[in-house]
Amino acid sequence: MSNRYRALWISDVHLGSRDSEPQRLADFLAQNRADTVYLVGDIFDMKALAQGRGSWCQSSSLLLEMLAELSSKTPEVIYIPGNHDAPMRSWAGKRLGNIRVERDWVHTAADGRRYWVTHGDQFEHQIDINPISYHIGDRSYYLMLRLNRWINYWRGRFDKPWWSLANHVKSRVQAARRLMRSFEEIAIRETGRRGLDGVICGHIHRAAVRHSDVSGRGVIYANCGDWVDSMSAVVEKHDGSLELLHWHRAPKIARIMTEAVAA
Ligand SMILES: [Mn+2]
Repeated sequence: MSNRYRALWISDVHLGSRDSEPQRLADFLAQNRADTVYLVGDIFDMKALAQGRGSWCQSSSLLLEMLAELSSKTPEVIYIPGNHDAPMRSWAGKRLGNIRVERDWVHTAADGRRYWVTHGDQFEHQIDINPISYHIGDRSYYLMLRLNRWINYWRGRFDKPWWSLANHVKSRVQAARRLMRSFEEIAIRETGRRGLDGVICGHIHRAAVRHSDVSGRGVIYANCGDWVDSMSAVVEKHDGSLELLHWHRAPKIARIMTEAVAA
């Protein structure tokens, strides 16, 4: 039994990095389908792999196979590379089998609203912030993700639901909050300037769907979040409305493994 949406957006899978959770995404994709699937960047962490910080596990290969299968069954799959899979940007305008690669895209929803689909790393360059504090924030963020994985590993063993330390701390760290707020404001402003009704992006690993006002004109801001920590996706329902999904269920593979160990 699976859910069917008009469109589905995922980003920041970071496949190939140590923080990637491919089996969770595979579990999600098995149960959530759409007429159009958008891969909104940082699907592969080519940066981590190129710098020798990567890790390619069996579940990474399984997810890749699943994406290939998904692309053959989904009427339209549009891949918009991000800064971690930037080499794929040279494929913009071309096809990888059934997957269409684009730099960015305008999606028209069932209600006629037009959404700008972009990874969003370009907004970051417009943030006016001290680069030193940014890099410190970035490093402690990744450190936090490590810690988060460790905590959830033990929570998983004790059958406790997934808990996001990063979300917990992120909302309290002032510098991170300021960065994310600036990112969102720039994205919203830029979308309004282009005369579009909304933006669907990724990059900052903070999932959201909200209405905003730009000089009396409503703009919808949506961020897919990620598959490292928040395990989230944006979907368009058949009436054209957007919704944020969180997928915190334990993956089947993990359950089967736990059962096998217990038996
Ligand atoms: Mn990114």
